[in-house]
Amino acid sequence: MKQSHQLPLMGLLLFSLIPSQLCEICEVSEENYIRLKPLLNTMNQSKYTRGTSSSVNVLLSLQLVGIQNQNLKQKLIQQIEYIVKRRLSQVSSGELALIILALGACRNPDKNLIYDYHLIDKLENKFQAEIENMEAHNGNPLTNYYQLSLDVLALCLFNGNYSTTKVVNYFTPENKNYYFGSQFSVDTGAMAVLALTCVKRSLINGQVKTDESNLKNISIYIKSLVEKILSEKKENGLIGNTFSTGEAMQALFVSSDYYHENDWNCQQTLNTVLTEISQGAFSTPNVAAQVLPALMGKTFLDVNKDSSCVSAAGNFSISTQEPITVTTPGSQSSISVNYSVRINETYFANVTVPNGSVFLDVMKKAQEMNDTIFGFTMEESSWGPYITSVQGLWASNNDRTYWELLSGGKPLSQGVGSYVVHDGENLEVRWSKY
Ligand code: CBY
Repeated sequence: MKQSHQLPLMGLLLFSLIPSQLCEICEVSEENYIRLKPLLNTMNQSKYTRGTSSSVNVLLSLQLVGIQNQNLKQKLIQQIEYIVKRRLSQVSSGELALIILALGACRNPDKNLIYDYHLIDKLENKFQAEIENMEAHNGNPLTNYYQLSLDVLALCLFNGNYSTTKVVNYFTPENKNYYFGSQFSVDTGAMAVLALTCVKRSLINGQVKTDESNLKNISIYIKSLVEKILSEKKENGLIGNTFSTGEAMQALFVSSDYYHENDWNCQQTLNTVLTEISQGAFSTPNVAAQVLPALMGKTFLDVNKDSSCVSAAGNFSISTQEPITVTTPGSQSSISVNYSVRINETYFANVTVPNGSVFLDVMKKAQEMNDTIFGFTMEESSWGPYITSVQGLWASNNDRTYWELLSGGKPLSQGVGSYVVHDGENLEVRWSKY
C-alpha cells in the first residue's frame, strides 16, 4: 500500500480510537427541555428553611446544568453559608463533600468559601473518621458507602489528600457496604464508579503517584461495579429504581469503556425517566435535583470543568408559581389502613386517616392511639423524615440495623414523608438488618 493511502487510514484509525476515551452520553434535546420543567418547579418551590442538605443537592444540580436562576442560587448559597458557619461539626462526611462540590462548581465567587473555611481539610478529617469507625466496628462506616464515595470524589476533584491504597483496600466490589441485605445498592455503586473514575483519571494524568497495581485494581473495580449496575437494569430501562436511575446514568456516561454499546440503551432509559417525570414521580427537591444532571448529559465529574456552567438551558426559566393543590370535593374523605410494627412479634392497628395522607400520618395516628407500642422518633434528612426509633428501639449504623418500611410485605422506595397511602393497604415498619 502506498504511503498516501496509509495516512488517511491511520487518521481514520486514530479517530475511531478517540470516542472510546470520551463518554457516551445521551441527553434531553433542546426542544424537550419543557419536559424537565416539573423538576425545576419542584426544586424552586421547596422551602429551604431548615438548613438541611437538600439545598446543597439543588445548588449542585443547578450549577452543573448551567441554569442561571440567580435568585434561587443566592437563597441556596445563603443556606449553605449558614451551615458552613454555624453547624459544620454536625454535618456528615458526605454532606460536606456535597457542599464542596456545590460551591466549587463553576467559577463563582462562592468557591472562596471552600478555602476560607478550610473545607477540604475538614473533609479529610471526616473521611478519616469514617475509616476509623470501619476499623473499630466490623467494617461499618459512620455513614455509608454512598457518602464515602462522595468523600473520595470531592477530595479527588479538589486536590485533597487521600490514600489511593486505602481506596483500593476499601472499595473492592465485594464489600458488604455496596449491599443492603442481598440487594446491590445501585445509588451506592454508581457514586463509587464516579469516585473511582476520578481517582483513575488523576493517576493516569500523573497528578497523583501510585504503583501500577493500584491503577489496575481500580479499573477492575469499575468494570465489576458497572456490570452490577447494568444487571439491575429493568425491562423499561430504569436502573435499580426510579430514584437511582439518574445516578446510574452518570456512572454509565463516564465508564463507556467498560461495557458494550448494546449493553445499555440510554435513549430508552431517558424516555422512561421523562415519562416518570410527567407522572409526578420526582416531587421532592432532592429527588428532582439528583436526576436532573444526567438528563442534561452532565456528571459530577464535570464539576470542575468551567464549561459545565453555561448551557443552552441557561435561560430556561423557572416559574415561581406555588404548587397547585387540587382539592376535589371527595378529597376530605377518610380511608382506613392496617398498620403494624414488627420486631420479633407483630403489633397491629387499624388506622383511619384522611384520603391523601402519607405513611407518617398513619404512624402519628397510631402513636396517638397507643404511645407504648407505636411511639416513634424521627429526624430530618435531605430525603425528608427518617425513622430513627420505634418502641424505643434505635436504628444503628454500627450494627447495620434500621426501620424498614413495607407495604403488602414489599419494601417501599419512598420515605415516610412522601409515600401516599391507599385505602385497605397493609403497612408495616419492620426492625431489619441491611
Ligand atoms: N445520602 C445518603 O447517605 C443515603 C444513601 C442511600 C444509598 C440513598 C438511599 C441513595 C441516595 N441517592 O442518596 C441510602 N438510601 C442509604 C445509605 C440508606 C441506609 C441509611 C443508613 C446509613 N447507613 O447511612 C438505610 C438504613 C439502608 C436506608 N437507606 C434506609 C431507607 C429506608 C428509610 C426508612 C426509615 N427508617 O425512615 C427507605 C425508606 C427504604 C425502606 N423501604 O425502608 C429508604 N432508605 C429509601 C426509600 C431510600 C430512597 C429514597 C427515595 C425517595 N423517593 O425519597 C433512596 C434514594 C435512599 C435515600 N433511600 Co435509603 C434509594 C433509592 O430508592 N434509590 C447522602 C446524603 C448527603 O444525602
